[in-house]
Amino acid sequence: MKFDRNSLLLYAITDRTWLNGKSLAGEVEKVLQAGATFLQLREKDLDKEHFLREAKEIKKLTDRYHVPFVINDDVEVAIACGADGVHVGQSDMQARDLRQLFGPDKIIGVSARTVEQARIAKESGADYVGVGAVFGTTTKKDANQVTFEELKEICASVEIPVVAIGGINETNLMQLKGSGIDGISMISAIFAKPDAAAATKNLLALAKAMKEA
Ligand code: 3NM
Repeated sequence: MKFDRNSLLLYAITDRTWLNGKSLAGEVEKVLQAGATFLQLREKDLDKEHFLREAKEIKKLTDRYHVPFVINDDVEVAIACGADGVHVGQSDMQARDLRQLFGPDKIIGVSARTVEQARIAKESGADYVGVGAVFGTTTKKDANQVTFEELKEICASVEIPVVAIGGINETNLMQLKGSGIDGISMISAIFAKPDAAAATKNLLALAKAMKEA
């Protein structure tokens, strides 16, 4: 599945830290049902076998809801589960090599913090860039902050879609208005909430308002 830039509007990233005994697939289904437009499976500590098993389970859900599905970092798992693509950081496999491996049809997302990184990602075949951290976050310990002006400059510099990430929640999301982003990407504002479906619905309405305003 290729995607169009509108599907980055509400980009949910999983995190099992906040499951509290709930199943990841159950939480993901609620979030998809509530209107998330894109899903990334992010597992930093799971062994390969469990990661793949989980990825296959989640892929069935994203297919059912017609939502693009990418795997964070692990290209092998992405290929093996038939994901729609992969999202990589600056230190992971380069977009150019990924494109060669994946062919033209898979989605490749790259994290970027500067105009130069975003341009290189685009020239190397990335389909979108994730730019952050736009606000303070404790979810990713080594995240560095990107200012509103830097975010705006990146959006103006590359033709590929841009999704903002890092510390975004229902109270600060509107501050991103006018930056030129195509969507917002969040972990804790969705998955750390006791009612992930309600959080998703609320964030989706706000994201639409942010884009239209
Ligand atoms: N990448 P939350 S910030 C995965 O800056 C990730 O590139 C970031 O989690 C970056 O929505 C981040 O809970 C964590 O802040 C996002």
